[in-house]
Amino acid sequence: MERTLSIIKPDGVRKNVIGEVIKRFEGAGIHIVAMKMLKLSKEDAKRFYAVHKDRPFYDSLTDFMSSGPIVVMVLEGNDVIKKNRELMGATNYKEAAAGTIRRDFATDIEQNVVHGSDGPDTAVVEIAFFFNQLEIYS
Ligand code: DGI
Repeated sequence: MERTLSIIKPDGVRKNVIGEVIKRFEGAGIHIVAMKMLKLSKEDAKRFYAVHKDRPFYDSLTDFMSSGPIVVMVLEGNDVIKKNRELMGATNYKEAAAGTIRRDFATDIEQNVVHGSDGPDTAVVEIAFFFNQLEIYS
């Protein structure tokens, strides 16, 4: 059993597709074991995306991620990190496979609806960024 962090980004909340995204997770046999809605400050967004601090899009990305409420979730299931990445689709929605969340709902490489941890080590760090042990119901 594996866990990963999922975020419905500010554009996903604005596009009113929270339920649609959750439906896809549940339809794939993934369990949501923690969930909340919150708004990141610019500083929070910069800490969360610190790995990208030297990239040209860092300022714009962190402005966007702090532009409105997000929904953060811990997903649990077998091979859930990979499964979630498959459901999300490629970073650039234009390259994402048909039927993926980004292909269906993203409008921009940056405003791409969802975030998902990219590996087991990242998942541990990203889950701890948003949730404590008492907030996760396995
Ligand atoms: O794990 P991903 O979200 O698929 O992608 P990532 O970790 O490489 O990048 C994090 C986010 O940063 C991504 O969801 C959107 C944004 N991003 C990535 N590459 C670019 C970008 N934004 C812009 N404007 N240009 C990029 O090349």
